[in-house]
Amino acid sequence: WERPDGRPIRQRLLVVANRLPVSAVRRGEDSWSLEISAGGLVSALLGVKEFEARWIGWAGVNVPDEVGQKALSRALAEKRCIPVFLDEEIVHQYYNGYCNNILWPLFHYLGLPQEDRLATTRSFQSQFTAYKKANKMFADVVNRNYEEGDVVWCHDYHLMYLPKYLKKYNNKMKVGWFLHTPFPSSEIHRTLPSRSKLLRSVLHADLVGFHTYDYARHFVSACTRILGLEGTPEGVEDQGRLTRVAAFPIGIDSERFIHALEAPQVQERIKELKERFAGRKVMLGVDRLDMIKGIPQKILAFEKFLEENPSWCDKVVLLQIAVPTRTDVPEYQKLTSQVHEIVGRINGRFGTLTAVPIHHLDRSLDFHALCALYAVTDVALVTSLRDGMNLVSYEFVACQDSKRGVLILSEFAGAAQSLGAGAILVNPWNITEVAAAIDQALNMSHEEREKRHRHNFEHVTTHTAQQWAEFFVSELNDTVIEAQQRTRK
Ligand code: ADQ
Repeated sequence: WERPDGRPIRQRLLVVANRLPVSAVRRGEDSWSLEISAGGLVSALLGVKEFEARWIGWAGVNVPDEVGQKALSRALAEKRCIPVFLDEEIVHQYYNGYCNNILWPLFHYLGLPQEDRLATTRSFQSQFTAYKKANKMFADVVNRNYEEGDVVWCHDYHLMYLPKYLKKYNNKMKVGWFLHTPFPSSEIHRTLPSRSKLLRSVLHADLVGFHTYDYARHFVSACTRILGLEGTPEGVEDQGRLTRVAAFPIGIDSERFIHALEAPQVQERIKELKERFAGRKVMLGVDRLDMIKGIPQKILAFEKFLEENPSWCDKVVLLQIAVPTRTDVPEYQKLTSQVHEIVGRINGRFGTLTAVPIHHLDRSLDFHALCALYAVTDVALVTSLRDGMNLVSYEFVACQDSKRGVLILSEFAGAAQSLGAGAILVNPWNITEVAAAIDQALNMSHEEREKRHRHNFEHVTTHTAQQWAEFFVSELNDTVIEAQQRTRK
């Protein structure tokens, strides 16, 4: 790879995800202000020096006019982002509908929507049509921006049709697809009316990646059982063409968290929190307010713990920070009311005039506030009913090198496979078991906490987001080279 003048250039990486890592606010007819949102994927790719990453995705705003679209494209280009413009109807049918209402719950074992059958079937069809249409719009933008030699990395359940459309445009494109959620057992995937089409479309990718070996195995089983294809140790084979399937567990930018703890504003915050909760153990939950995160189950387990251990009532506090998401969806509104109702009841039951056992905040915290909270926490409680990986558990461990707090972790989070030896693993559906884990964590000896923390800290600092991204992309490059060699033979 060289420029015309002979200087080497880095390989370009086109990262395609439903949402661009920016929030865009319109300031005038042709002016926009942009803010980069530093999610896990962004920091993973910022740390990758080997590739020159560009992002392709929806900016999260409806821009119906051409002047606005051109201005936004120009502003985004400075951040190496390329927008896909989706209108309101498509967003409603593709994003709110097929992605969030059908694929998200199904992939987390919550089943398909159960309302009136006929209405569901009809809306299912139109949402699926919109899903394909949206994926085609993403493919068009990728194709327009693709240059020979680029690597195209598609992300998540929103874009399962993308590998097929991309390969139709150009069979030589190097295409990888990575799923951030679990891939469910083939028996669950079988219930989806478009089960075969989605699998076949993903199989157009050269490399398909998941967080855990189990998800990869479920995907291969779905291809063998539903499509009748052959599963091999490398992946899935269809008429001599191999799609490689493998596990690539994500990590975090652990250095960013560790360094943040030294920042004066974080130290100040830590001091305030220590004073505020002096004499009490701090338990922490940080989640998006989503049904998969098992927030009601977590709070009910805490109630059970207090019921069985009344002497702890004024010696422990649970801080539950829950960012509202998908607030226009009725199920999510119901979940919010349910959580508020349980928290109110427990605080009424166990609170005193001066203290309540649960502080529940419906909001997001900024990075420094989050680091300070992680650092003062004695026990982190992650009770996801299903979770692709769960980065909150990694972030907590990264911020705990002085405290050696305990992680209680759902066995249904992908992270249970990497942090299982250091955490207390629980079945979040078993409230009694989670209550017992809280008791164990709060009473754990320093030596045991030290041993468990060392194990997890070692993992979190040696399996970072940057390594994850580099590993996936270099495997994708190798997979394509091997496939070319096989064809030549
Ligand atoms: P999420 O479901 O969003 O991600 P998670 O992995 O826990 O779940 O990441 C959440 C991120 O949001 C973390 O970086 C966390 O710090 C932040 N966050 C959560 N609540 C917050 C709050 N109240 N305030 C501020 N920040 C908050 C999806 C999958 C996961 C998978 C990731 C990455 O569902 O299973 O681990 O992608 O692949």
